[in-house]
Amino acid sequence: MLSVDSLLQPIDLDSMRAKLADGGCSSSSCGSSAKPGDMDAATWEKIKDHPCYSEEAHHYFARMHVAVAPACNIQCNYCNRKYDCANESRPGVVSEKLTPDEATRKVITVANEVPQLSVLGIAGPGDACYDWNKSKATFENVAADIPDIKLCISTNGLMLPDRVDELAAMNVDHVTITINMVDPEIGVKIYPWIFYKGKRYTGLEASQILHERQMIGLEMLTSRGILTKINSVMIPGVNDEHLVEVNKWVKERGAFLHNVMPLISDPAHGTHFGLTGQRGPTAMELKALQDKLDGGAKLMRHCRQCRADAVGLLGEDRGQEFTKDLLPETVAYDASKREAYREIVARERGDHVAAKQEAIGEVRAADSAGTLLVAIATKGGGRVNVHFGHATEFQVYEAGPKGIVFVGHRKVEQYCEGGFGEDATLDSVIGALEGVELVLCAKIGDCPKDQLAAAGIAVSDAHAHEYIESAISAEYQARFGASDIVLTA
Ligand code: CLF
Ligand code: SF4
Repeated sequence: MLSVDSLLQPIDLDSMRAKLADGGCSSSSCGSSAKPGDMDAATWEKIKDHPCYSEEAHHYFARMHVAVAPACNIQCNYCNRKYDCANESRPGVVSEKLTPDEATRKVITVANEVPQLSVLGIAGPGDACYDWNKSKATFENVAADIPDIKLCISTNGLMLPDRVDELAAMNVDHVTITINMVDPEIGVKIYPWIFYKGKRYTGLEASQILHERQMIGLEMLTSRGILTKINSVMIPGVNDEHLVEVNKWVKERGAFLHNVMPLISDPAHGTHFGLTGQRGPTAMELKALQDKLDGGAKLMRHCRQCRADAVGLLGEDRGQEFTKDLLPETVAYDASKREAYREIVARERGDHVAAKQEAIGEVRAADSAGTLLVAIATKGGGRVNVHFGHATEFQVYEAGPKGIVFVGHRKVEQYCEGGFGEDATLDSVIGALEGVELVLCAKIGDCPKDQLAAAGIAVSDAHAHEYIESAISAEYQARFGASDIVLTA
Protein backbone atom coordinates (compact mmCIF):
# COMPACT_ATOMS: atom_id res chain seq x y z
CA MET A 1 0.00 0.00 0.00
CA LEU A 2 1.14 3.55 -0.72
CA SER A 3 2.31 4.97 2.58
CA VAL A 4 1.96 8.54 3.68
CA ASP A 5 5.68 8.73 4.18
CA SER A 6 6.11 8.39 0.46
CA LEU A 7 3.67 11.23 -0.04
CA LEU A 8 5.77 13.46 2.13
CA GLN A 9 9.40 14.31 1.75
CA PRO A 10 11.36 13.25 -0.13
CA ILE A 11 8.73 13.19 -2.87
CA ASP A 12 9.42 10.67 -5.62
CA LEU A 13 6.39 11.01 -7.84
CA ASP A 14 7.44 8.30 -10.30
CA SER A 15 7.68 5.62 -7.64
CA MET A 16 4.43 6.84 -6.09
CA ARG A 17 2.68 6.46 -9.43
CA ALA A 18 4.14 2.99 -9.87
CA LYS A 19 2.85 1.91 -6.46
CA LEU A 20 -0.61 3.18 -7.30
CA ALA A 21 -0.55 1.31 -10.61
CA ASP A 22 0.22 -1.82 -8.57
CA GLY A 23 -3.01 -1.37 -6.68
CA GLY A 24 -1.97 1.32 -4.18
CA CYS A 25 -4.99 2.04 -2.00
CA SER A 26 -6.28 -0.54 0.38
CA SER A 27 -9.84 0.69 0.49
CA SER A 28 -12.56 0.09 -2.02
CA SER A 29 -13.62 3.69 -1.48
CA CYS A 30 -10.68 5.14 -3.40
CA GLY A 31 -11.38 8.49 -5.01
CA SER A 32 -11.48 12.04 -3.91
CA SER A 33 -12.29 12.75 -0.34
CA ALA A 34 -15.88 12.86 0.84
CA LYS A 35 -17.79 16.13 1.22
CA PRO A 36 -19.12 16.60 4.77
CA GLY A 37 -22.88 16.12 4.88
CA ASP A 38 -23.55 19.62 6.24
CA MET A 39 -21.77 21.43 3.37
CA ASP A 40 -22.85 22.30 -0.17
CA ALA A 41 -20.71 21.08 -3.08
CA ALA A 42 -19.56 24.58 -4.13
CA THR A 43 -18.24 25.37 -0.64
CA TRP A 44 -16.50 22.01 -0.37
CA GLU A 45 -14.84 22.63 -3.73
CA LYS A 46 -13.45 25.92 -2.36
CA ILE A 47 -12.08 24.50 0.88
CA LYS A 48 -11.13 20.90 0.20
CA ASP A 49 -7.51 21.75 -0.65
CA HIS A 50 -7.15 24.72 1.72
CA PRO A 51 -5.06 23.68 4.74
CA CYS A 52 -6.57 26.33 7.02
CA TYR A 53 -10.23 26.07 6.00
CA SER A 54 -10.32 22.27 6.08
CA GLU A 55 -8.79 20.34 8.98
CA GLU A 56 -8.65 17.27 6.75
CA ALA A 57 -6.80 19.18 4.01
CA HIS A 58 -4.09 20.32 6.39
CA HIS A 59 -2.70 16.80 6.49
CA TYR A 60 -1.97 17.00 2.74
CA PHE A 61 -1.76 20.58 1.49
CA ALA A 62 0.58 23.47 2.15
CA ARG A 63 0.29 27.23 2.20
CA MET A 64 2.89 29.86 1.65
CA HIS A 65 2.89 33.48 2.70
CA VAL A 66 4.75 36.27 0.94
CA ALA A 67 5.70 39.23 3.10
CA VAL A 68 4.83 42.02 0.66
CA ALA A 69 2.70 44.19 2.97
CA PRO A 70 4.79 45.67 5.83
CA ALA A 71 2.72 48.82 6.51
CA CYS A 72 -0.08 48.79 9.07
CA ASN A 73 -2.82 51.25 9.98
CA ILE A 74 -3.61 50.22 13.54
CA GLN A 75 -1.72 49.36 16.70
CA CYS A 76 -2.53 46.14 18.55
CA ASN A 77 -1.20 45.79 22.07
CA TYR A 78 0.15 42.34 21.20
CA CYS A 79 2.23 43.58 18.26
CA ASN A 80 5.61 45.17 17.92
CA ARG A 81 6.19 46.63 14.47
CA LYS A 82 9.71 45.21 14.43
CA TYR A 83 8.25 41.72 14.20
CA ASP A 84 5.73 39.78 12.14
CA CYS A 85 2.01 40.50 12.34
CA ALA A 86 0.67 38.56 15.29
CA ASN A 87 -2.66 38.17 13.51
CA GLU A 88 -1.24 35.47 11.29
CA SER A 89 2.22 34.80 12.59
CA ARG A 90 4.36 34.26 15.61
CA PRO A 91 5.74 37.50 16.87
CA GLY A 92 9.47 37.52 17.43
CA VAL A 93 10.64 36.43 14.01
CA VAL A 94 11.59 39.12 11.53
CA SER A 95 10.28 38.68 7.98
CA GLU A 96 12.24 39.27 4.84
CA LYS A 97 10.17 41.80 2.93
CA LEU A 98 9.54 41.22 -0.77
CA THR A 99 8.46 43.31 -3.74
CA PRO A 100 5.58 41.88 -5.81
CA ASP A 101 8.09 40.75 -8.46
CA GLU A 102 10.29 38.99 -5.91
CA ALA A 103 7.21 37.45 -4.36
CA THR A 104 6.04 36.11 -7.72
CA ARG A 105 9.43 34.52 -8.37
CA LYS A 106 9.34 32.99 -4.92
CA VAL A 107 5.85 31.52 -5.35
CA ILE A 108 6.78 29.94 -8.70
CA THR A 109 9.99 28.52 -7.24
CA VAL A 110 8.10 27.03 -4.30
CA ALA A 111 5.32 25.67 -6.55
CA ASN A 112 7.96 23.89 -8.65
CA GLU A 113 9.59 22.32 -5.59
CA VAL A 114 6.78 21.82 -3.05
CA PRO A 115 3.98 19.88 -4.76
CA GLN A 116 1.76 20.15 -1.68
CA LEU A 117 1.41 23.90 -2.28
CA SER A 118 -2.23 24.88 -2.78
CA VAL A 119 -2.62 28.36 -1.27
CA LEU A 120 -0.84 31.69 -1.51
CA GLY A 121 -1.62 33.89 1.46
CA ILE A 122 -0.72 37.49 2.19
CA ALA A 123 -0.68 37.98 5.94
CA GLY A 124 1.40 41.06 6.46
CA PRO A 125 3.77 41.47 8.11
CA GLY A 126 1.61 44.61 8.38
CA ASP A 127 -1.90 44.81 6.94
CA ALA A 128 -2.52 43.42 3.44
CA CYS A 129 -5.61 45.58 2.79
CA TYR A 130 -3.84 48.78 3.91
CA ASP A 131 -0.62 48.06 1.99
CA TRP A 132 -2.95 47.25 -0.87
CA ASN A 133 -1.12 48.04 -4.10
CA LYS A 134 1.61 45.51 -3.33
CA SER A 135 -0.86 42.85 -2.22
CA LYS A 136 -2.96 43.34 -5.33
CA ALA A 137 0.00 43.33 -7.74
CA THR A 138 1.30 40.11 -6.16
CA PHE A 139 -2.04 38.33 -6.47
CA GLU A 140 -2.47 39.44 -10.08
CA ASN A 141 1.05 38.37 -11.09
CA VAL A 142 0.83 34.97 -9.40
CA ALA A 143 -2.68 34.20 -10.68
CA ALA A 144 -1.47 34.88 -14.24
CA ASP A 145 1.31 32.28 -13.87
CA ILE A 146 -0.38 29.69 -11.61
CA PRO A 147 -4.11 29.93 -12.32
CA ASP A 148 -5.15 27.10 -9.97
CA ILE A 149 -3.47 28.47 -6.84
CA LYS A 150 -5.92 29.66 -4.19
CA LEU A 151 -5.51 33.27 -3.11
CA CYS A 152 -6.00 34.06 0.56
CA ILE A 153 -5.64 37.30 2.49
CA SER A 154 -5.60 38.30 6.13
CA THR A 155 -6.50 41.75 7.45
CA ASN A 156 -7.39 43.74 10.54
CA GLY A 157 -10.51 44.82 8.62
CA LEU A 158 -10.16 48.59 8.77
CA MET A 159 -9.68 49.04 5.01
CA LEU A 160 -11.48 45.85 4.04
CA PRO A 161 -14.79 47.41 2.87
CA ASP A 162 -12.83 49.44 0.29
CA ARG A 163 -11.17 46.29 -1.08
CA VAL A 164 -13.99 43.75 -1.23
CA ASP A 165 -14.99 44.39 -4.85
CA GLU A 166 -11.39 44.13 -6.06
CA LEU A 167 -10.89 40.95 -4.01
CA ALA A 168 -13.98 39.45 -5.61
CA ALA A 169 -12.79 40.49 -9.09
CA MET A 170 -9.46 38.73 -8.47
CA ASN A 171 -11.20 35.52 -7.31
CA VAL A 172 -9.84 35.81 -3.80
CA ASP A 173 -12.37 33.60 -2.07
CA HIS A 174 -10.75 33.21 1.35
CA VAL A 175 -10.45 36.25 3.61
CA THR A 176 -9.44 36.32 7.26
CA ILE A 177 -10.44 39.23 9.51
CA THR A 178 -8.94 39.51 12.97
CA ILE A 179 -11.80 40.46 15.27
CA ASN A 180 -10.93 40.59 18.95
CA MET A 181 -14.03 42.41 20.19
CA VAL A 182 -17.51 43.56 19.25
CA ASP A 183 -17.68 45.90 22.23
CA PRO A 184 -15.49 49.02 21.74
CA GLU A 185 -15.08 49.32 25.53
CA ILE A 186 -13.09 46.09 25.34
CA GLY A 187 -11.38 47.28 22.17
CA VAL A 188 -9.88 50.17 24.14
CA LYS A 189 -7.82 47.62 26.10
CA ILE A 190 -6.46 46.08 22.89
CA TYR A 191 -6.06 48.95 20.38
CA PRO A 192 -4.38 52.20 21.51
CA TRP A 193 -4.87 53.88 18.11
CA ILE A 194 -5.93 53.50 14.52
CA PHE A 195 -5.09 55.55 11.41
CA TYR A 196 -8.12 56.06 9.19
CA LYS A 197 -8.78 58.43 6.28
CA GLY A 198 -5.64 60.44 7.03
CA LYS A 199 -6.41 60.88 10.72
CA ARG A 200 -5.20 59.17 13.88
CA TYR A 201 -7.93 58.12 16.33
CA THR A 202 -7.44 56.92 19.91
CA GLY A 203 -9.60 55.57 22.74
CA LEU A 204 -13.21 54.57 22.33
CA GLU A 205 -13.58 56.34 18.99
CA ALA A 206 -10.76 54.26 17.48
CA SER A 207 -12.30 50.98 18.58
CA GLN A 208 -15.77 52.08 17.49
CA ILE A 209 -14.56 52.83 13.95
CA LEU A 210 -12.58 49.60 13.75
CA HIS A 211 -15.54 47.54 14.96
CA GLU A 212 -17.94 49.14 12.47
CA ARG A 213 -15.55 48.66 9.54
CA GLN A 214 -14.94 45.01 10.50
CA MET A 215 -18.67 44.28 10.57
CA ILE A 216 -19.32 46.04 7.25
CA GLY A 217 -16.41 44.17 5.65
CA LEU A 218 -17.67 40.81 6.93
CA GLU A 219 -21.21 41.45 5.67
CA MET A 220 -19.90 42.53 2.25
CA LEU A 221 -17.80 39.38 1.92
CA THR A 222 -20.71 37.16 2.93
CA SER A 223 -23.02 38.80 0.40
CA ARG A 224 -20.48 38.06 -2.35
CA GLY A 225 -20.04 34.41 -1.35
CA ILE A 226 -16.43 34.91 -0.22
CA LEU A 227 -15.52 32.55 2.62
CA THR A 228 -14.52 34.48 5.71
CA LYS A 229 -12.53 33.20 8.63
CA ILE A 230 -12.44 35.22 11.83
CA ASN A 231 -9.26 35.12 13.88
CA SER A 232 -9.55 36.19 17.51
CA VAL A 233 -6.62 36.50 19.89
CA MET A 234 -7.65 35.14 23.30
CA ILE A 235 -6.34 37.53 25.95
CA PRO A 236 -7.13 36.27 29.48
CA GLY A 237 -8.93 38.85 31.59
CA VAL A 238 -9.38 41.17 28.59
CA ASN A 239 -11.55 39.46 25.97
CA ASP A 240 -11.62 35.73 26.85
CA GLU A 241 -15.22 35.73 28.13
CA HIS A 242 -16.20 38.27 25.49
CA LEU A 243 -15.18 35.94 22.63
CA VAL A 244 -18.46 34.07 23.18
CA GLU A 245 -20.22 37.25 22.08
CA VAL A 246 -17.80 37.71 19.17
CA ASN A 247 -18.54 34.16 18.02
CA LYS A 248 -22.26 34.91 18.05
CA TRP A 249 -21.91 38.17 16.09
CA VAL A 250 -19.71 36.73 13.38
CA LYS A 251 -21.91 33.66 12.97
CA GLU A 252 -24.94 35.91 12.48
CA ARG A 253 -23.03 37.78 9.78
CA GLY A 254 -22.09 34.67 7.84
CA ALA A 255 -18.50 33.91 8.93
CA PHE A 256 -17.46 30.47 7.73
CA LEU A 257 -14.96 29.74 10.51
CA HIS A 258 -13.89 31.17 13.85
CA ASN A 259 -10.27 30.64 14.88
CA VAL A 260 -9.50 31.48 18.51
CA MET A 261 -5.74 31.79 18.93
CA PRO A 262 -3.83 32.12 22.20
CA LEU A 263 -2.09 35.41 22.90
CA ILE A 264 1.65 34.96 22.56
CA SER A 265 3.18 37.32 25.09
CA ASP A 266 6.79 37.71 26.11
CA PRO A 267 8.65 40.78 27.40
CA ALA A 268 11.39 40.01 24.86
CA HIS A 269 8.96 40.79 22.03
CA GLY A 270 8.69 44.38 23.24
CA THR A 271 4.90 44.49 22.88
CA HIS A 272 2.66 46.42 25.26
CA PHE A 273 1.16 43.19 26.59
CA GLY A 274 4.58 41.55 26.83
CA LEU A 275 6.04 44.47 28.76
CA THR A 276 3.07 44.84 31.10
CA GLY A 277 2.99 41.15 32.06
CA GLN A 278 -0.25 40.25 30.30
CA ARG A 279 -0.18 36.47 30.07
CA GLY A 280 -1.48 34.25 27.30
CA PRO A 281 -3.92 31.40 28.03
CA THR A 282 -2.77 27.87 28.86
CA ALA A 283 -3.55 25.10 26.39
CA MET A 284 -6.34 23.83 28.63
CA GLU A 285 -7.86 27.33 29.04
CA LEU A 286 -7.92 27.66 25.26
CA LYS A 287 -9.55 24.25 24.91
CA ALA A 288 -12.15 25.13 27.57
CA LEU A 289 -13.11 28.29 25.66
CA GLN A 290 -13.23 26.42 22.35
CA ASP A 291 -15.45 23.76 23.93
CA LYS A 292 -17.74 26.53 25.20
CA LEU A 293 -17.98 27.94 21.67
CA ASP A 294 -18.96 24.58 20.20
CA GLY A 295 -22.34 24.91 18.51
CA GLY A 296 -21.74 28.54 17.46
CA ALA A 297 -19.72 29.58 14.42
CA LYS A 298 -17.72 26.57 13.24
CA LEU A 299 -14.32 26.51 14.93
CA MET A 300 -10.88 26.16 13.43
CA ARG A 301 -8.66 24.39 15.92
CA HIS A 302 -5.60 23.54 13.84
CA CYS A 303 -4.10 27.03 13.38
CA ARG A 304 -0.33 27.20 13.85
CA GLN A 305 -0.09 31.02 14.13
CA CYS A 306 2.37 30.96 11.28
CA ARG A 307 4.87 33.58 10.20
CA ALA A 308 4.14 36.13 7.50
CA ASP A 309 6.68 34.31 5.31
CA ALA A 310 5.85 30.70 6.22
CA VAL A 311 6.21 27.99 3.57
CA GLY A 312 5.02 24.39 3.81
CA LEU A 313 2.46 22.24 5.59
CA LEU A 314 0.98 23.88 8.68
CA GLY A 315 3.34 23.14 11.53
CA GLU A 316 6.43 22.99 9.34
CA ASP A 317 8.34 25.98 8.06
CA ARG A 318 10.47 25.64 4.97
CA GLY A 319 10.91 29.40 4.60
CA GLN A 320 14.67 29.19 5.02
CA GLU A 321 14.93 27.08 1.85
CA PHE A 322 13.46 29.92 -0.20
CA THR A 323 15.07 33.12 1.02
CA LYS A 324 15.64 35.95 -1.46
CA ASP A 325 19.30 35.14 -2.00
CA LEU A 326 18.40 31.57 -2.98
CA LEU A 327 15.78 32.51 -5.58
CA PRO A 328 16.68 32.15 -9.28
CA GLU A 329 16.82 35.34 -11.40
CA THR A 330 14.19 33.94 -13.74
CA VAL A 331 11.89 30.99 -13.30
CA ALA A 332 9.05 29.42 -15.28
CA TYR A 333 6.19 27.52 -13.69
CA ASP A 334 6.17 23.74 -14.18
CA ALA A 335 2.79 22.29 -13.21
CA SER A 336 3.77 18.63 -13.47
CA LYS A 337 4.73 17.93 -9.82
CA ARG A 338 1.69 19.63 -8.33
CA GLU A 339 -0.65 17.84 -10.74
CA ALA A 340 0.89 14.44 -10.05
CA TYR A 341 0.74 15.02 -6.30
CA ARG A 342 -2.94 15.93 -6.42
CA GLU A 343 -3.75 12.79 -8.33
CA ILE A 344 -2.03 10.66 -5.70
CA VAL A 345 -3.48 12.54 -2.75
CA ALA A 346 -7.01 12.17 -4.08
CA ARG A 347 -6.65 8.41 -3.79
CA GLU A 348 -4.79 8.35 -0.47
CA ARG A 349 -7.30 10.78 0.95
CA GLY A 350 -10.26 8.62 -0.07
CA ASP A 351 -8.64 5.74 1.78
CA HIS A 352 -8.07 7.94 4.85
CA VAL A 353 -11.64 9.22 4.92
CA ALA A 354 -13.01 5.67 4.82
CA ALA A 355 -10.70 4.59 7.66
CA LYS A 356 -11.57 7.70 9.66
CA GLN A 357 -15.31 7.18 9.31
CA GLU A 358 -14.96 3.57 10.37
CA ALA A 359 -12.88 4.54 13.43
CA ILE A 360 -15.32 7.27 14.49
CA GLY A 361 -18.18 4.77 14.15
CA GLU A 362 -16.31 2.32 16.39
CA VAL A 363 -15.75 4.91 19.11
CA ARG A 364 -19.39 5.96 19.07
CA ALA A 365 -20.48 2.32 19.09
CA ALA A 366 -18.52 1.78 22.30
CA ASP A 367 -21.42 3.74 23.80
CA SER A 368 -19.31 4.99 26.67
CA ALA A 369 -19.32 8.37 28.38
CA GLY A 370 -15.53 8.06 28.77
CA THR A 371 -13.24 10.55 27.04
CA LEU A 372 -9.60 10.16 26.07
CA LEU A 373 -7.27 13.04 25.18
CA VAL A 374 -4.61 11.70 22.82
CA ALA A 375 -1.50 13.46 21.46
CA ILE A 376 -0.20 12.25 18.09
CA ALA A 377 3.30 12.59 16.67
CA THR A 378 2.72 13.14 12.94
CA LYS A 379 4.36 14.80 9.97
CA GLY A 380 1.18 14.80 7.89
CA GLY A 381 -0.82 12.41 5.76
CA GLY A 382 -3.13 11.71 8.70
CA ARG A 383 -0.86 9.01 10.14
CA VAL A 384 1.10 8.31 13.31
CA ASN A 385 4.51 8.67 11.71
CA VAL A 386 7.03 10.61 13.82
CA HIS A 387 9.36 9.31 16.55
CA PHE A 388 8.58 10.80 19.97
CA GLY A 389 12.04 12.35 20.22
CA HIS A 390 11.79 14.00 16.79
CA ALA A 391 8.40 15.66 17.32
CA THR A 392 8.27 19.45 17.34
CA GLU A 393 4.52 19.40 17.87
CA PHE A 394 1.78 16.95 18.78
CA GLN A 395 -1.71 16.99 17.30
CA VAL A 396 -4.31 16.48 20.01
CA TYR A 397 -7.57 14.58 19.53
CA GLU A 398 -10.39 13.84 21.92
CA ALA A 399 -12.18 10.52 21.64
CA GLY A 400 -15.53 10.15 23.37
CA PRO A 401 -19.27 10.08 22.86
CA LYS A 402 -18.98 12.54 19.92
CA GLY A 403 -16.54 10.27 18.11
CA ILE A 404 -12.98 11.47 17.44
CA VAL A 405 -12.50 15.22 17.30
CA PHE A 406 -9.35 17.21 16.54
CA VAL A 407 -8.92 19.68 19.41
CA GLY A 408 -5.61 21.42 18.77
CA HIS A 409 -1.87 21.02 18.79
CA ARG A 410 0.92 21.44 21.31
CA LYS A 411 4.24 22.84 20.20
CA VAL A 412 7.28 21.27 21.89
CA GLU A 413 11.02 21.50 21.76
CA GLN A 414 12.52 18.51 19.93
CA TYR A 415 13.55 16.11 22.72
CA CYS A 416 16.10 14.00 20.87
CA GLU A 417 19.06 15.77 19.24
CA GLY A 418 21.90 13.71 17.76
CA GLY A 419 20.67 10.51 19.39
CA PHE A 420 20.46 11.91 22.94
CA GLY A 421 17.62 13.40 24.93
CA GLU A 422 17.97 16.06 27.63
CA ASP A 423 15.95 15.65 30.84
CA ALA A 424 15.14 19.36 30.95
CA THR A 425 13.70 19.19 27.44
CA LEU A 426 11.64 16.15 28.35
CA ASP A 427 10.26 18.04 31.35
CA SER A 428 9.15 20.86 29.07
CA VAL A 429 7.55 18.37 26.64
CA ILE A 430 5.66 16.79 29.53
CA GLY A 431 4.57 20.27 30.66
CA ALA A 432 3.27 21.04 27.15
CA LEU A 433 1.23 17.83 27.22
CA GLU A 434 -0.88 19.05 30.16
CA GLY A 435 -4.19 17.19 30.27
CA VAL A 436 -3.13 14.60 27.66
CA GLU A 437 -3.68 10.99 28.77
CA LEU A 438 -2.04 9.08 25.92
CA VAL A 439 0.70 9.77 23.36
CA LEU A 440 0.88 7.82 20.10
CA CYS A 441 4.12 7.96 18.13
CA ALA A 442 6.09 5.91 15.60
CA LYS A 443 8.82 4.98 18.09
CA ILE A 444 9.89 5.80 21.65
CA GLY A 445 12.72 4.64 23.92
CA ASP A 446 12.24 3.14 27.39
CA CYS A 447 13.62 6.15 29.26
CA PRO A 448 11.20 8.82 28.01
CA LYS A 449 8.38 6.26 28.12
CA ASP A 450 9.03 5.65 31.82
CA GLN A 451 9.21 9.36 32.59
CA LEU A 452 5.95 10.02 30.74
CA ALA A 453 4.35 7.17 32.69
CA ALA A 454 5.59 8.73 35.94
CA ALA A 455 3.84 11.95 34.89
CA GLY A 456 0.62 10.00 34.31
CA ILE A 457 0.84 9.97 30.50
CA ALA A 458 0.64 6.59 28.75
CA VAL A 459 2.53 6.23 25.48
CA SER A 460 2.47 3.68 22.67
CA ASP A 461 4.35 3.08 19.44
CA ALA A 462 2.25 0.04 18.58
CA HIS A 463 0.31 2.01 15.96
CA ALA A 464 3.25 3.30 13.93
CA HIS A 465 2.16 4.42 10.43
CA GLU A 466 -1.53 3.67 11.03
CA TYR A 467 -4.13 6.34 10.33
CA ILE A 468 -4.53 8.57 13.37
CA GLU A 469 -8.22 7.86 13.90
CA SER A 470 -7.77 4.09 13.52
CA ALA A 471 -5.04 4.13 16.16
CA ILE A 472 -7.12 6.25 18.53
CA SER A 473 -10.14 4.02 18.05
CA ALA A 474 -8.13 0.91 18.97
CA GLU A 475 -6.86 2.59 22.14
CA TYR A 476 -10.28 3.98 23.04
CA GLN A 477 -11.92 0.61 22.66
CA ALA A 478 -9.20 -0.94 24.79
CA ARG A 479 -10.19 1.40 27.60
CA PHE A 480 -13.91 1.89 27.15
CA GLY A 481 -15.09 -0.77 24.69
CA ALA A 482 -15.06 -4.55 24.42
CA SER A 483 -12.97 -6.23 27.12
CA ASP A 484 -11.13 -8.61 24.77
CA ILE A 485 -9.04 -5.87 23.13
CA VAL A 486 -5.51 -5.69 24.48
CA LEU A 487 -4.27 -2.39 25.88
CA THR A 488 -0.98 -1.58 24.17
CA ALA A 489 0.23 1.37 26.20
FE1 CLF B 1 -2.33 32.09 5.37
FE2 CLF B 1 -4.26 32.67 6.95
FE3 CLF B 1 -4.74 32.18 4.45
FE4 CLF B 1 -4.05 30.23 6.04
S1 CLF B 1 -2.57 31.03 7.58
S2 CLF B 1 -3.59 33.86 5.21
S3 CLF B 1 -5.92 31.43 6.19
S4 CLF B 1 -3.20 30.65 4.03
FE5 CLF B 1 -3.76 29.30 8.73
FE6 CLF B 1 -1.46 30.18 9.57
FE7 CLF B 1 -3.46 29.93 11.27
FE8 CLF B 1 -3.51 31.76 9.47
S5 CLF B 1 -2.45 28.30 10.17
S6 CLF B 1 -2.05 31.62 11.09
S7 CLF B 1 -5.17 30.38 9.99
FE1 SF4 C 1 0.53 44.33 14.23
FE2 SF4 C 1 -1.06 43.08 12.55
FE3 SF4 C 1 -2.11 44.46 14.63
FE4 SF4 C 1 -1.01 45.72 12.54
S1 SF4 C 1 -2.87 44.43 12.52
S2 SF4 C 1 -0.65 46.15 14.71
S3 SF4 C 1 0.72 44.39 12.01
S4 SF4 C 1 -0.84 42.61 14.76
